[in-house]
Amino acid sequence: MEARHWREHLPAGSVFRVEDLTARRSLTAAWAEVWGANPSAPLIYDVGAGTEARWVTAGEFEERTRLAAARFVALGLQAGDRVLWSTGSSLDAVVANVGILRAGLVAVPANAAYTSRELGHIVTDVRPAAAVVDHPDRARWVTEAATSPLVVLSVDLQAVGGGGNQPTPATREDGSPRGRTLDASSPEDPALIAYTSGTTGAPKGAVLTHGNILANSESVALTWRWQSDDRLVHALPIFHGHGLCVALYTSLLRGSSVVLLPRFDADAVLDAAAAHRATLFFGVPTMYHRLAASLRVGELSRLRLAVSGSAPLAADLHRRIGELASTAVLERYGMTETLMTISNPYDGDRRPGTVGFGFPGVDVRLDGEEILVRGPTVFAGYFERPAATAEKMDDGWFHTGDLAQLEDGYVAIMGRSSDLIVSGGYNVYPVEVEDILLLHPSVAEVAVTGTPSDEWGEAVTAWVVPDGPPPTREDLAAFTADLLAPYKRPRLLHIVDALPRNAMGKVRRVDLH
Ligand code: MLC
Ligand code: AMP
Repeated sequence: MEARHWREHLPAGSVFRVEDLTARRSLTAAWAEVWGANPSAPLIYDVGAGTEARWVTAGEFEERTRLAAARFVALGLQAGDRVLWSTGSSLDAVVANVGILRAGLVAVPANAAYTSRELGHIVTDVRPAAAVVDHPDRARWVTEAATSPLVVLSVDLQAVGGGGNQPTPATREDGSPRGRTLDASSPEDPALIAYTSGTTGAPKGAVLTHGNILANSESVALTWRWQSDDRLVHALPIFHGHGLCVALYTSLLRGSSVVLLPRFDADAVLDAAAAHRATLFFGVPTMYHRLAASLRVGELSRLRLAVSGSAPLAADLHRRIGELASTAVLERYGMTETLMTISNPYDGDRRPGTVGFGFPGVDVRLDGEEILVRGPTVFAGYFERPAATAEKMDDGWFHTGDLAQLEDGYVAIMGRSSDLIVSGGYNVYPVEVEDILLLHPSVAEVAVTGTPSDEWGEAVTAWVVPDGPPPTREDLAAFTADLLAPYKRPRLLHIVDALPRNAMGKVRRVDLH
């Protein structure tokens, strides 16, 4: 079964070929062209850490990212080397990321809330040549986990640890690196390795090419009618596809402007939108839940477009915001491995409870109930895991593991074929949490599920068969503090006598509710 054709997204009368999505070869080449054409345009509003808040222009950003690229080259990093990048939102962090890409290096984003165990896994797996982190603990964890030489840098790119090669005098007079042409990556060159877990095993690195991230930004911009005079309030974490590839990279491609907030807060978002006359806001459903609970929710009507993604937006929350703020939130769907694939239309009916149909150039079909997608944003594969890649790819089609029905050609997500929990837009793998909880001396057996929650979408829930006196939620929270990022820790705890099992002895999570 097929969803509506992506041509329905195109503006009336427009001429579009799928090849157009990658015609500019790489995002960095396209960015440099856009910034060069209008260097005085405001690009990023830096709320400043200890400095005065101000607009950074396209020309200034181009220069700063060129110098950042030169810094990486000066450290001896070679094109294709991997750079771990784990930091909260700040102008410096964005400059570092863009500098990595402009120098032809591969950025490896990692959640800044990860514990040493979680970050250590990525470091061991991806063997970065350098790391950019914004906290001394993370600098230490990265250094301790490294199995090959690496240099650890703060977000302003000062060396704070590790070894690595000696810096060489490396910049020309204009600040560009010697011996390296900037923005020279080809569409098939890797740009990002984004870690994401399957249903089993540890997180795997999804390799996204320059062609993937360019096609994603081109199709998002086209579909949502993104123009250079748009202004985005950015309150998403910058280390995941939503905040990085959709929000930030596409703003940079259009040469439009971004107000970069360090974290989400409903009042701060609405204040920033009012103060800077913003036109765009992107969020996960938990953010819309909090905005809808604010007396100021009506202010969303001043935006040109509010987009929701990363988790299901409940149809009644969608309708409530429509009534309170006279705005139809546009819901879209994507994944780390495929970037953005399905969207409600900009012009036309944005249907609550559905994610719409394929972005321009993305083919979507259902195999039974499972969503399959194919197109220029689908990744190159999992880093050094051909078997895992082969399991997911079938003749160019990526198996998403998400289940859906078609309603009048619109995709309505019904669930997942796996036990993945999505809490506030973050993925949580029950097996990972279970493995950690089993280490607690009072836990004999455990199963982890997601309980429906208005605020979080799903709340991580532990079902524990105790060994001796039952543990409390606080016991488990304290125990997991150094082992699991906060969003993976159980919010709900049920003490039970036994877990439901099938004839094979496997726990039936579906029976736990
Ligand atoms: C924070 N907490 C969470 C949580 N986020 N718990 C469960 N699930 C989450 N997602 C914890 C905090 O650590 C804290 O724990 C407690 O909840 C309350 O914190 P808070 O201050 O109220 O939360 P806040 O920091 O405001 O975070 C909520 C949030 C955040 C919604 C702003 O989770 C967020 O930014 N989510 C976006 C995730 C995202 O970008 N996903 C995109 C993936 S890419 P304690 O113990 O201290 O009380 C992707 C592809 C695609 O999926 O399609 O986009
Ligand atoms: P991630 O691997 O972190 O990128 O998460 C991708 C997963 O988020 C998808 O497989 C879906 O399960 C979920 N997801 C993303 N967007 C939506 C949406 N609009 N509705 C429902 N689920 C979504």
